[in-house]
Amino acid sequence: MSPSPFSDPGALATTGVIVVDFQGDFTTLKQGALAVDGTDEPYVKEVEQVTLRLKSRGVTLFATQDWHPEDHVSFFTNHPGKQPFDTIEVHGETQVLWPPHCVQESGNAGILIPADTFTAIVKKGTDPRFDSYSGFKDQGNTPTELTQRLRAANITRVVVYGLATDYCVKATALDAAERGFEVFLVEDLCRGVAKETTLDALEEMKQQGIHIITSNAL
Ligand code: VGL
Ligand code: ZN
Repeated sequence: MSPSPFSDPGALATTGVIVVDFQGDFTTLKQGALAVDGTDEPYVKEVEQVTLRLKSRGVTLFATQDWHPEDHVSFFTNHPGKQPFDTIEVHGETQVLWPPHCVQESGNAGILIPADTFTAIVKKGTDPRFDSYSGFKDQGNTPTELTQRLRAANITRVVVYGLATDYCVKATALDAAERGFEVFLVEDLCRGVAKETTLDALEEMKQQGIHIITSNAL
């Protein structure tokens, strides 16, 4: 049995949940533009159920939402001659070129859990010049409001899950740890883009002191 984030008294009040990019475009359920394997109806239902159960216990919930303009740097369509999943250098870093996804106001940019579940939904990736895997900041180091939102809610530890393990979940969990939050990553409520990068991501998170747990510990 993995460690529970809620084992010590008072933990419910100081533990927050971050549901990462749980959006149609990352799921096979919604035939998303960047559908991640294993994101069928049973998976989506399970994530929603666990999330609503946490809500009913009084836990504070946050969501991140990938929210790109049409001319976003991460879309292969904005780079003539490039194919999906090609890589280029952007601002000195490797950028994977994705199919256009989570375009602002498009149906599949919507979060698959009712918005009123969350204390705040933090949008990211809105600057066309920078990608933003992390819910805390973009590649240009511009912060989102997530840190302030967590601190304002007196959160000291976070439970993180969603999509995708090897990109936005990893970046968000690592940034949470770097900012001093105790982090619990719920492995079975996450899905990754690729097997190898997903295994690497879990290893890297573990090395940074993140607790890798399963949902039965919640
Ligand atoms: C993500 C690729 C591009 C994610 C977002 O949510 O993991 N991956 N944009
Ligand atoms: Zn994106």
